Amino acid sequence: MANPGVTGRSLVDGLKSRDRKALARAISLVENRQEGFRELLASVHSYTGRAFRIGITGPPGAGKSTLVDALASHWAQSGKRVGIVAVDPTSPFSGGALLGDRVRMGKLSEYPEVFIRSMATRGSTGGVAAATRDACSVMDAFGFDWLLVETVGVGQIEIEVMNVCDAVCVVFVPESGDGIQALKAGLIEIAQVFVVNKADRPGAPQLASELESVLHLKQETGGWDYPVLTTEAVNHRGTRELAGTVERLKVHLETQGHLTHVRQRQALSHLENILRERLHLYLSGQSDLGSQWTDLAEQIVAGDLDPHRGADLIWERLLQSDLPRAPGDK
Ligand SMILES: Nc1nc2c(ncn2[C@@H]2O[C@H](COP(=O)(O)OP(=O)(O)O)[C@@H](O)[C@H]2O)c(=O)[nH]1
Ligand SMILES: [Mg+2]
Repeated sequence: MANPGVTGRSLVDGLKSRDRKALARAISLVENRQEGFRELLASVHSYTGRAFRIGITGPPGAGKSTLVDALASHWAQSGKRVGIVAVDPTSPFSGGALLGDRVRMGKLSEYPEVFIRSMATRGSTGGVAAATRDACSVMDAFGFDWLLVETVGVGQIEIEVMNVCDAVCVVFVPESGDGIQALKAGLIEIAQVFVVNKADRPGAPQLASELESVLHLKQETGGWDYPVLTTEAVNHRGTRELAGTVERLKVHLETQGHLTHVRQRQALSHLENILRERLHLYLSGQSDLGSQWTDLAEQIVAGDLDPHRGADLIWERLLQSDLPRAPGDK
């Protein structure tokens, strides 16, 4: 067990005694990379791995929050503990949307089994995914059975955030039209469960069958059937089936040993990200490297040094130094 600072230790104690205020503070600490965040993550690490993380993604307005609400109420009613992370990378200007989510999910907060966190995360793509992953780790250690991670939109940030989840559900609506568009966005590759929401609107069955034909190849490989479900989230139609499908997916992944593979892949990419971040810090933070850097660039442009040899010179120096750490990462 690591040796967290005073704040870290009391937070860890708070988490162990299932204090929701401690949970909220611990998430802020890791989200903002405040001093002690690394000790906190180290202290909770051995308590993680029990929660199943489901990413819910799809275009804005598709009904993701409404579906998350339905899933969380369903599981809360059967005595499960559910954590929700709503990631909104468009902040800080979307206070309204975040508030909207809170209001819409207001009913949920009446369940003591449900905890909702909106992350108004700024910064780089990698930063959003890292903050989400670390927030999930803290929530996992707190003892949730299910973690639902909702993202806004279908861009690169969402795909990175979905990569920190164990499974992904992608939500479409009839008016989002062409299911093939999503294929281009890479969503079809990363998702296991497909939902056509707003089934009360025209075009839902057509979209569902279009998706099914796109998924045909995927459905023929591996032991999972990549189901396409039709829901009407506002009226809780089809949402029980969706919960059942997600439960079936969890069992499938666990019994086939796929979950371990998924998590090992996550761990590898996490290691890679940490090293990449440190390397970046090393390259940008070396005060004396600044002038060497310029020298190397001059030599390269003058034709006296080839860029690969230049990189070798920096690499040799790097191997002789200690790796720097991220801010707050003492
Ligand atoms: N007609 C219809 N509207 C829905 C359905 N599900 C959600 N909505 C509405 O669509 C809007 C966007 O829903 P929301 O869950 O916030 O979408 P998100 O942006 O994907 O999280 C809200 O006004 C919901 O009430 C549905 O099945 N049918
Ligand atoms: Mg939403």
